[in-house]
Amino acid sequence: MEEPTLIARREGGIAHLTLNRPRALNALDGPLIAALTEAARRAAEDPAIRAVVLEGAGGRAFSAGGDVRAIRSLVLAGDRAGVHRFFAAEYALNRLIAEFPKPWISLIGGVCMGGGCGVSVHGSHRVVTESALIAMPETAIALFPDVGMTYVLPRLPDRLGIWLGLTGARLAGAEAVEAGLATHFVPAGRLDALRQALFAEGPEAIARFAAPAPQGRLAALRPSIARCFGHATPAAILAALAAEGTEWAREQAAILRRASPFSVAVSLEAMRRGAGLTLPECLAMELRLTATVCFHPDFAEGVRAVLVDKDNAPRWTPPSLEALDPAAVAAAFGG
Ligand code: QUE
Repeated sequence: MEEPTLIARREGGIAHLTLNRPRALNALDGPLIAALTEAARRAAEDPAIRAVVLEGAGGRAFSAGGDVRAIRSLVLAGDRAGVHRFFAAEYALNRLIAEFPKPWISLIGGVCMGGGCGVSVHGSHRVVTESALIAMPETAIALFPDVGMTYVLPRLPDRLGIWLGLTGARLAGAEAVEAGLATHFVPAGRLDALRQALFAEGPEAIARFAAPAPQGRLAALRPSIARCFGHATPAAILAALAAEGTEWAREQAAILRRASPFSVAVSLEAMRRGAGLTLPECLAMELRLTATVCFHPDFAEGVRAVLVDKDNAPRWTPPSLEALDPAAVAAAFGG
C-alpha cells in the first residue's frame, strides 16, 4: 500500500492530521485538499473530538503552498473548469477552517507559504518554531495572495501584510508571531513534548510550552514599512521607497520590479479591497480573480521560471509597471 497523502489519526480526543507529501514540501494538490476537507468535516461533527492538530510530514515543511505546477498544466490545456474546481475546493477548505467550531491547531516548522498559510492562519492556534518560514510569495509567480489572505493581510498592523503580500518577504517563526500571523512561539526542541501534551490535555497545553518570541529584524523595519506600503498604487509605493533612501528600501523596490507587474498591481488592489470585505467576500473575490490572473500569460511564465525550468528569468507581459494598463487591472476585478 502506498502511504496516504493525508495521515489522519485519533489521539484521545484529538484529530491529528499530517500533510504527507514531503517530497513536494507537502504542497496541497486536489486529492490532498479533498482529504483534508473530509477529515475536517468528520472532526467537526464527531462529539468525541475536541480539537484538530495539523502538521506537515518530513521536517522540512508545513506546506509550500498549492500545487501550482498542476494548475499551470490545467491552464496550458485551457481547462478553465478544472482551474475553477481546484481553487473553489481550496478556498472552501479555508472557510471551513475559519468557521471551525473547535480549536484548529497548526504546528508549523519549516516552510509555510501560500496555501500552507490558508490551512493554518484561519485556525484558532498557529504554533511556530524557530525553523518556521512563513511567506506569501505569489507575486513571484504572477499569482496573488489568495487563500483568504486578502482578508488577513490588510488587517495586520503597520501595513506589514501589504508588504508581505507584494514582496513575498519571509518571516521567521518569532517574526510571524510579532506580525500576528502566528499565535505562539515554541522552540523546536519542545515540539514533540507539546504534541504529546496536546494529545493528553488538549489546547490548554500550548500556553505552558510557549516561550517569548525572540526579537527579529521586523521591529526595526516596521516604521519604514508603515510609511511605504500604505499607498494606493505600486507607483506610489515605489516613490515612497525611493524617498526612504535606505539599502532596505532599494531592495524592496528591486523585489517589486522583479515580480510580475500585472500581479503586483492586482495583488495590491485585492488587499486594499479586502480590507473592507468579510472573509467569505474575500474568498469570492479571490475565486473570481483566479479566472483572469491564472489565464494571464504571466502566471504560466512565472511558474515556469520559478518551479519548472527554475531559470528565475521570467519574461513578463507587459515587462514593467510603467507599461501596465490600469484598465487591465480594473478588468480583472470586473471593471
Ligand atoms: C511562489 C508560490 C509558490 C512557490 C514558489 C513561489 C507556491 C508553491 C510552491 C511549491 C514549492 C515546492 C513544491 C511545490 C510547490 O512554490 O505556491 O509543489 O514542491 O506551491 O515563488 O506561490
